[in-house]
Amino acid sequence: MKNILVTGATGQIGSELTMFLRQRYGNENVVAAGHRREPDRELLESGPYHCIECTDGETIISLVKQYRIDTIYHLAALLSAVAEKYPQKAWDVNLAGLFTVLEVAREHACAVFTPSSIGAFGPDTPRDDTPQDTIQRPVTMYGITKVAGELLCDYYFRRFGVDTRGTRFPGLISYKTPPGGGTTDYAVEIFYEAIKKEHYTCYLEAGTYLDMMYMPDALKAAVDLMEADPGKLKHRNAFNVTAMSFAPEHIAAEIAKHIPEFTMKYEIDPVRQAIADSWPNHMDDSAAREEWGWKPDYDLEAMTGDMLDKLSRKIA
Ligand code: AKB
Repeated sequence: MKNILVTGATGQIGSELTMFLRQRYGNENVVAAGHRREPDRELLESGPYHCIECTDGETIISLVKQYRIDTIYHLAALLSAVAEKYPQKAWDVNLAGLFTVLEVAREHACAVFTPSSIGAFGPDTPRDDTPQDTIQRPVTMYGITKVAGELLCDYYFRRFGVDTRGTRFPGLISYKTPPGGGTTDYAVEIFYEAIKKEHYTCYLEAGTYLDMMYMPDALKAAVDLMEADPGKLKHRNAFNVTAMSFAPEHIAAEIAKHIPEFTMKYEIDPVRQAIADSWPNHMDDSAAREEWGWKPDYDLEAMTGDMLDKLSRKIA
């Protein structure tokens, strides 16, 4: 039986991953650790919850001992746009936090899952079918912390044998907890605005292609990778994973199939546009497919239908 600690448990991924893991491994065996956001009732009442700083090693060690933790899903991080605003804080949370968790994992024999991101690539990276192993020279603080995090996880595996694994997630689309401060957030906001106002003002230009994924596929990716046979993993950390690639006009057109009155205009945010322009259009995720059987369930059409259905019910 696994005993799991999830950091960043009240964030966009964490709030859903914690519940997904509780269903799979039992409520009492999955400890949620949040920080800024208040946990929702379901998360708070279904299993253990603690409020922690992810750089506070002592507290993490005491949780690991108290609950006999053997696996840590370390999700606490600042996203790309907010990291550009607060670069030092991004360094502290994204890197010092990861370093703290890896040290705890080394001392207490825990496996660690950490998400990297399409943000780990930069303008010199091939933009189409971005290979698994390629040039990574990101030009954002977020990307710098993600590349360093990938290398740190590889280092802890090679040097100390810590079972580190991770994915390079694209923009994640979900209806439960909104993302905060990312560049791909438009692909979530557009659904809220479409349902509430039948109109959305997009901060990225038409033609800005980015990889995206619906949350159920992201949860499946994280857990499948952690359950994969280690003997088959050549890459371990930072597997490219994607489910779809689209530009703003494509998701708008898909939404309009369900809400014919829906319209979209553009007011470009230069900071987020520059970040998006430095990221790939579409990653090649064949290494994940070959090494641990990655295969997404949702494309743009299936995701849009499900998102509109679930979000309309939530808003109603
Ligand atoms: C962001 O936009 O910062 C994130 C990401 C792609 O890592 N959603």
